[in-house]
Amino acid sequence: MISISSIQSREILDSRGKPTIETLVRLSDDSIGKAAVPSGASTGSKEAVELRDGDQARFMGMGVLKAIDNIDTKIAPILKGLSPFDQIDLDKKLVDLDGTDNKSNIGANAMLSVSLGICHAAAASMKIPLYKYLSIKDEVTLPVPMFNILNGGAHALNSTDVQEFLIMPSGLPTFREAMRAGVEIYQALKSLLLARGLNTNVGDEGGFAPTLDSNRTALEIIVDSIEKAGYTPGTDCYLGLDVAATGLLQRGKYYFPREDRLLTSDELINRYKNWSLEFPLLSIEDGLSEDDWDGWCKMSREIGSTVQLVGDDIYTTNPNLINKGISLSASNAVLLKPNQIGTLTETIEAFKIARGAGWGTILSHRSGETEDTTIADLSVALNVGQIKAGAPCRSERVAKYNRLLMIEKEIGNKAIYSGIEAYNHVRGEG
Ligand code: 2PG
Ligand code: MG
Repeated sequence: MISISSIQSREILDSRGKPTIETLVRLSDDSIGKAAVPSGASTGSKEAVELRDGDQARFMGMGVLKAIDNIDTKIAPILKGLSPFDQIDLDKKLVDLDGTDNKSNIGANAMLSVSLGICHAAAASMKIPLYKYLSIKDEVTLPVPMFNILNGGAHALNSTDVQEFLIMPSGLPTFREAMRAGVEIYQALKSLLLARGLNTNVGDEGGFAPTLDSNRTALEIIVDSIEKAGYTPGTDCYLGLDVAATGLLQRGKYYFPREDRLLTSDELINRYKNWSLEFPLLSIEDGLSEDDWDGWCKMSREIGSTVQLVGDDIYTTNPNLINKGISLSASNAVLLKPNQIGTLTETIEAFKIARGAGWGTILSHRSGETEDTTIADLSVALNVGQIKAGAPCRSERVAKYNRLLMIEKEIGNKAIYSGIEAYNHVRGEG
């Protein structure tokens, strides 16, 4: 029997230069699996705990040596000698070992690096790519890339209040053509910003971070970029937002500093409604805060039949919260971030629950990333429909897209591009 022979972790750096964990899982047949965990900046309060040392003398308290010690002294001893192919069972052992609801004991960062390291090692042992090892279907479908081409909020100070302006080239015939469109539109945006004398420095996720007068201006300039690049807005390419609205909350209302406006939940829903009529806006993530459940339900009633309403902070990839969202009809889509919940199995469970309800599903990176490309393979394995991995810029973002290009090439003409079908749940064709 092939078994786990060693688990070794080390402190590495993420794309913001903050410490994170990389874990190497070695099997008895010498196969190796490696995984590194990302880290968020605009985090939901119910996310699983990212264990940090808090020792101000090292990395301003951000070190992860305690989490690594948990891997060495608590996780490795119970997993060594077990089969790497029993992912569900191994992940359950991690969850039981931690024993808390929010993974605060062992640390979700420690758990996830091991959980993902194991599946990489198992795939390597079987000599098949990860997306095949984890595949739940025979056909291979590539996700629509949601490119975050304009960054604001907690990811780029002095830019827009809305954290992410995304483009989704869902009308293109293949993944590689969608990539090409994403790059060309991104470059068109750069030239339009330069022509207006705006800066083209990039934010944490590789999108531009210009100082614009309003959030609406960003939508206008992105539509212009799509046209300038030779594509048709609303056919070839759609717009998406991640408002990350929890971060805008002030005294129960939503404050937009760029415009110096304080909006109620109702006013904000109205704003989204107008934007969705005026622009080819197909997806809004975290349009309201993580606690504004009534607002989410209202927003779903008002615009949920034509706009994908994605819950990130409100669900934190947590199966219980997603079930709550389904029973209340609070949204019609979910963002899936493995490090919000801590194990691969729970991420897949969250996906299956959402898919079962007919929701849209998006696999997502974090704003602090590494060169790890597990989410690319996972997005294909689950036929998730959409992936959010940043702008087509900065290596930690492009690494995921490049991995998807490689998968597409490997599969050849059997590769299916999710395309506009990824949005059937908001096009009356679900
Ligand atoms: C988000 C993410 C990723 P962060 O809000 O969706 O884009 O940001 O990792 O900072 O939570
Ligand atoms: Mg988000």
